[in-house]
Amino acid sequence: MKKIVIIALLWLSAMANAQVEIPSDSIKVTPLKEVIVSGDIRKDPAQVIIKSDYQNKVVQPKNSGQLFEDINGFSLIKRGNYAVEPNFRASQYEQLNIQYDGGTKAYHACPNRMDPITTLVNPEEVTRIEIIKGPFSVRYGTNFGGVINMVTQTGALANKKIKGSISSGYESNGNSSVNMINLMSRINKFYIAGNVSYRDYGNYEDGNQNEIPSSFRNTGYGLKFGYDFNEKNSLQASFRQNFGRDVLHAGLPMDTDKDDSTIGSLDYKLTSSNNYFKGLHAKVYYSFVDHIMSNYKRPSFTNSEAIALVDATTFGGKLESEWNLGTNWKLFGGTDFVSLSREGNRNRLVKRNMMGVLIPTPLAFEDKIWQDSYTNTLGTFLEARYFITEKASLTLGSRLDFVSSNAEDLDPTFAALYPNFGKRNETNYSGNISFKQYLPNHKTVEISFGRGSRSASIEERFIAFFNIGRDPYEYVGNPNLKAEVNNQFEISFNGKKYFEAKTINQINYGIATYYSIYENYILGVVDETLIRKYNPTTPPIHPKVFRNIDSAMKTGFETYLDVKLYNHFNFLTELAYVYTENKDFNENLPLTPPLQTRFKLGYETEKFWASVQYNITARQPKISQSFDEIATPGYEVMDIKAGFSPLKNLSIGGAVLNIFDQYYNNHLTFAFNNQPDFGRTPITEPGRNFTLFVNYKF
Ligand SMILES: [Cu+2]
Repeated sequence: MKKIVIIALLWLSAMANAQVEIPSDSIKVTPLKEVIVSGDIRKDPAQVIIKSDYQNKVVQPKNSGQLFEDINGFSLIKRGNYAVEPNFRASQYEQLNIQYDGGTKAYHACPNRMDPITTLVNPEEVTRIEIIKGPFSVRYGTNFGGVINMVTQTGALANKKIKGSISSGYESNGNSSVNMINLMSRINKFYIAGNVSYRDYGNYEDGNQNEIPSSFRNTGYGLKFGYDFNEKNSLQASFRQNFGRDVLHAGLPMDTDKDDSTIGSLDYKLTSSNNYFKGLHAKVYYSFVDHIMSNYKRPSFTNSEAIALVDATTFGGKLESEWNLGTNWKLFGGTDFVSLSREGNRNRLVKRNMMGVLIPTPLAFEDKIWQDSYTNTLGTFLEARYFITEKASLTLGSRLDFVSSNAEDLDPTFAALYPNFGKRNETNYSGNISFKQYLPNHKTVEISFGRGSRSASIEERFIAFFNIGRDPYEYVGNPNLKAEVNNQFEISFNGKKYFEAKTINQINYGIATYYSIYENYILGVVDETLIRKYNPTTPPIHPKVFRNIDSAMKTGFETYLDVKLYNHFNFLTELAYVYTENKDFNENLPLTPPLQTRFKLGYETEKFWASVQYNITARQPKISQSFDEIATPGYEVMDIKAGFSPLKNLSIGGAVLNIFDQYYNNHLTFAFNNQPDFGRTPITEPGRNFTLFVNYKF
């Protein structure tokens, strides 16, 4: 009954700007190098969704997680308020190829993923997010469960000598603030864009007024320079640094003392008017992440103090050429490379013996975490598009990845497990075929099949007796893992209809459904023949070792309906469902999100906008017991947002998030870990939160 009343309220109350996923055929053409979906039907990949407008009508400060919060099919994996990562259709981490600006990659240094790529890029810089929903393109690197491209702002389109904005945001829950400055300029052939931001977040309170350890400070800046030699040649350089300090992670055994990252990239683009050769795109990038974490503020400190100093170096590049073969064939061919290496150890000072008695002289140990490991991936690909008619096209892609891996400073216990250990080479094949048909009256249908292969990550191969999961197990890497394969079939249908009537102006609608058969799915599995290396008497005494499982699958759908009415109103509803099965263990795969439904009613004019959003998340009774998951009850959260523009160039926005102060936890969120005031129960989400955001453009 409560639900019905709230839904009715939604319809009746005043409201706002729905950021709808735009089907690919309605995107404005942009000349930028950063995008992978340009609106050109001859070039765009199959099965994409786009979310843009991240910089318009802002009503609250952003953190990286919120960028994905409102995209249908996405859920968030949280370890607190900082290290937030997207889960898309029950795939996450290295199963998703997360990059930004059309191919720049950066990997975290922390074995607990305190610093994923989503924390290395300032959320303020992101102007849009592009998603390829499965292994349906081979052009953007290894693609197992999808590609996510975060596009950051550029000065390429600036039309003034100096243009920019100053903004400031505040959130009451946690007494958190964000301040930032953006500047951009174009002088003839040269353009530059830059931004600086500072955020200071406090611990938030959940719906029952429990204070959750989650505070952090972060300073970041980004710079992009571009030079257009002429209409056909352009060069762009980008550089960014991010400094995280004193980050509390409610769901991890340690806190971040320091996380410094540096990322640089260089892009060159050539367009040709030759009949066959149409252009070239070259890219190189480099990133370095320096991470320090410790347990100095945690209960375990009294027994044993621990500090880990780890770093990660990523570098890579891409060279892609574009060809027209007659009027019916378009061809993209190229090669890409990505190298990731990690090193770092944990220094431990044991102060009490196993009986809990203080040791007169504490014992010092150095534990190997990353074992000086690396993976190098060299990919080569060819993707062709054949135009059967003007309205129908076929895409065919093929990709080979050559992966080499090794670890050069082995922990003796790890080395004893794998006596034949050495450098390893693998070759993986990925491919796809898609058919797309434009139907009359703005309808499109796409049918795709893709096979995406992904070799094991560094964690899965080489982690040495370290707690990296959301469960209390020590994890052990397995250098002999086979590559994980996703065979995905997908059908999607999108349409829109315009009306002459004054009541309903336009409706947009769509549905996508998919079925994936996994081969060699990689999972950490308890190995009862082994005993954990550190604290060997503390349960669980057996560690988890990464294994390939034989048989697993997922299937699901997303659907949306967006109705524009009375010129300024807008009603959006979205639904996403995913079902997974680990057939070997007869249970769900880990991190399968529950059914999610969203309703959003909005009102928007030039000067004023408002919205009510109501999210219903169903309970998730289907769990992965081997992953220590527990069933999660359903919950409902309502947010109200509004803003206005009192002066030209000035906008003021505010919101009440979680207006009913709902006490809840998300199914994918980690459990409290090594915290004085909490047992190992799931971390609860923020309660009611008032936000304010002011932005001045000049
Ligand atoms: Cu860490």
